[in-house]
Amino acid sequence: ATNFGIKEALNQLGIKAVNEGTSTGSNNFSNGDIIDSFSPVDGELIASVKSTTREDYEMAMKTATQAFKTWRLMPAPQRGEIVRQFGEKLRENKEALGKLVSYEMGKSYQEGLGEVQEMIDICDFAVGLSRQLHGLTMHSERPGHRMYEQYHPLGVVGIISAFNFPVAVWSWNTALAWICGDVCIWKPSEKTPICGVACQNIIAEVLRENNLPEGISCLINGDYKVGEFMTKDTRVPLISATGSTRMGKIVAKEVAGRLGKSLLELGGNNAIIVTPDADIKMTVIGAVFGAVGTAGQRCTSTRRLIIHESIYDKVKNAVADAYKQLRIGNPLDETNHVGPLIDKDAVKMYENALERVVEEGGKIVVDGGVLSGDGYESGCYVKPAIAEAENHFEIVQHETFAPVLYLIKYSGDVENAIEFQNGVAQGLSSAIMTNNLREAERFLSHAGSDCGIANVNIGTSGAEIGGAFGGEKETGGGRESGSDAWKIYMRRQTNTINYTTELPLAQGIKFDL
Ligand code: UN1
Repeated sequence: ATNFGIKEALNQLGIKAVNEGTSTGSNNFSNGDIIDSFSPVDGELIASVKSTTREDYEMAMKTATQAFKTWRLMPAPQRGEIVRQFGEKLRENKEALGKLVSYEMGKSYQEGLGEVQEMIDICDFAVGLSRQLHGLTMHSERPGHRMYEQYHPLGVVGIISAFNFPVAVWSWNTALAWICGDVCIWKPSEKTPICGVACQNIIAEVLRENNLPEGISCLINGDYKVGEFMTKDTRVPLISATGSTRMGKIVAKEVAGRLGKSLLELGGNNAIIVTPDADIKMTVIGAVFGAVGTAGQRCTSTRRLIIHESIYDKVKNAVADAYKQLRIGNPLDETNHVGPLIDKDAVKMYENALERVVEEGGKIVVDGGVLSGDGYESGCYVKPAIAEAENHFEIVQHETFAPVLYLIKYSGDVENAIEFQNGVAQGLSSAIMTNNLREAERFLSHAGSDCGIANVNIGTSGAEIGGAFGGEKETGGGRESGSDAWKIYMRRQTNTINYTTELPLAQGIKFDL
């Protein structure tokens, strides 16, 4: 378990054998059952965390609420300075944290580093943003009146994140929420709790060095029941949740029931359209990375290739050939491309998808299968597979979080491909490979892709933090990270000020006393 410098990484990140909810002595508020985190890389125990009980949660909430009172009064650019320091600490810990992400989640070390880089990038973005939390000014219809809007902090933001991006998704939310003046309570996935502890240790150090209350960032541990403490809690005005559509529907209902706000990042069923004018070389790189990167466990992973019949065989063969070069194994070994799935349940879902697609009439193009033997002892390593399928197949309509790529043939116009692309319940990411301007623009038009992300001549995954990230339909409609995604972390207030000695009413209403 300790090969590839994992022991050193854990040491550097302050991970103990058993970890509490927060990192410093002042407010350890986890006293519940132990959650052990086993690595999908080698099946070894990494470390454990104590789960958060209802009483612990109340403590966390108290700490957070208290911290909010100080934090919201600090000028936003000063909060930005704290986020800048957090980004600096992430730079210092990039290798260690990237390694832990790789070891606990199973993605390649390069992708682990990439994830930490996304955290650093969002910190930089948030620092700049801390001087740009602009509202608009309007012209009042009344003489001697001024009207403008301000954005104020919301309060305690609840973050529920998934195993597949165990650190970055938290940071997209928290870096923005912090500069907005909010404090955060984070429940990471119970499948990757140690990544949560590592992040908490890093921010806690920054807060300590600045004599700021640790409650600005709180960590709670556990499964959906612990998440429910927050979703049901009227003291949490915003819940940002990343995960399955099933989970999102429950969270949405719960939060809407108390008229709270939710930001949902749920499942994707992302496709790349490959038209007769596509650059095949670029298509292969985009499709293969999209389908097998993070072992197909990104919400932006490429699930479907919608290929024009005139180039179908050519593309199919080129992609299948590229799959032959894939090396599957320990993701910390940089010569490997594909690591393990998160756990054996995920392996079952992967196997089920391959069975189902054949049952429904699909044809396997590149064989899948679970790997065993030397280096594969955890039982979580699978072969990326490709199947020919039809868009309406039930399994194709469903998001399987694994490296299974479906090839779908279209004929005629690009409109037909767009119809397939949009013909699923999810709406996260989409792409078209074409050098034909008309096709590209149609894909991006009002009648084009219905996804939150639509790309031309790049794949579906690997979005930059500068854009708003998220999707439509069953993906949940939320947007986080770049652009104006910050607005959801604040409450908007419209202010009208009268600087005359009269009190004229709006709409010209006369009310004489
Ligand atoms: C996710 O899978 O939850 O676009 C997020 C990407 C990454 C983020 C994925 N920047 O693939």
